[in-house]
Amino acid sequence: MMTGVLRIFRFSLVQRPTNLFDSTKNVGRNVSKRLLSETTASPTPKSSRMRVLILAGAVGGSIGAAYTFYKREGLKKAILNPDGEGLPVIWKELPKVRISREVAGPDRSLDITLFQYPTCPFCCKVRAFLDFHGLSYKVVEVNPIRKTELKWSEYRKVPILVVKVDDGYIQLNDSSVIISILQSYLLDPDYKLTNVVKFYPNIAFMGDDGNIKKEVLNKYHVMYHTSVPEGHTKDGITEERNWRKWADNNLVHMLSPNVYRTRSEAVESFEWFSKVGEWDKNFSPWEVSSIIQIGSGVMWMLGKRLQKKYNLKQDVRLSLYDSCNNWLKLLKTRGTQFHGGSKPDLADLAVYGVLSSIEGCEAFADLRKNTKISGWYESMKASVRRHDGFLTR
Ligand SMILES: N[C@@H](CCC(=O)N[C@@H](CS)C(=O)NCC(=O)O)C(=O)O
Repeated sequence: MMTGVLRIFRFSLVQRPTNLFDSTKNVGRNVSKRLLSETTASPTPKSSRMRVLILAGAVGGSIGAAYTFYKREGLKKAILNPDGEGLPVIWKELPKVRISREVAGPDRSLDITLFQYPTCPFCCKVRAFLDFHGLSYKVVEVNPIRKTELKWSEYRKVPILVVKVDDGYIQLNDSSVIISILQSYLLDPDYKLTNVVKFYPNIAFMGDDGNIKKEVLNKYHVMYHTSVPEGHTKDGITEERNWRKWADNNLVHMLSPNVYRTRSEAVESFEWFSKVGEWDKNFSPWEVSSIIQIGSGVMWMLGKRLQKKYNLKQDVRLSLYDSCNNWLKLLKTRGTQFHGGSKPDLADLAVYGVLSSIEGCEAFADLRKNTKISGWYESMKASVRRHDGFLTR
């Protein structure tokens, strides 16, 4: 192959002058002189500019074509999800990590391990769901700086849920995906979890910014088979889905700028996180103090950037109150204790889960004082603690 390439290269070097010489022989001396002068004389500035332009066009065109090809191929491959790509990984064994604690609920039908940060709003949402349904689970506290507990996983965020299935342990990523999959499963446990997850493939698509993104596009959808379940309406299901999205895309963005509003508030928030997460049991004293010091400093600065990014008011507390008042206004128009009626639905659990992540922070105390959130919040807390989802299943 290599010799072939060399041979072609040598051939082109040798052949060209010979051909030129041959042709000049046929058309006479004058012509041959002209031809030679046209080919050998130094180029005029105009033709040189032209050549540069052609060359630049060719190089640019090839790069463009290669880039388009790369993007199109990547997209084609991912959209087709070949070889099971896009479906959750099934591990032969549970990743070898230290279990921090076990939460015993009345329902032990699933073997669940939750990888989390205790005060991450997305993790709190998943815990609210698990507790409401009385599901037992093990907790692995992830060190937010070193993340050694996630070494085994390609997905590097929390929450991650690992659930035992027939042929191993299935890994579920993303709070809303986890909740929709488990809710669909609980509605019909005869339909195995490994079958439910097939309805939630991770799809690659071109984002508005031109980059390829991966997302479970139906992550807010619960599988109800063919009929709307008893006590639900189609509109009700749509609204529940929209408020779950709101919790992830609006309410969550109020948190950081509020709990890290000042340098001292940021340290206080981290101290509370460390208490709730029992960091002293899971990390060395040196690790605890470095997480508090480094983490609070970084988050205080990040909070300011997020305030701008999400267009929060100058006084960030006001944006937090506005968001919660929107939620309370909705509950008032519905005239029921919960969004779900007499019992919480996934929208209630999402909003409650997100807010519970800042329960011990000054921002939440202010929220209680300046809005009427406490009534609904305390009813939610009681319902989750009683495992109402299990009791009424
Ligand atoms: N969409 C994801 C978001 C999860 C997420 O952003 N988690 C944060 C913690 S609150 C995280 O793990 N960030 C990466 C990191 O800490 O390095 C979900 O709903 O689970």
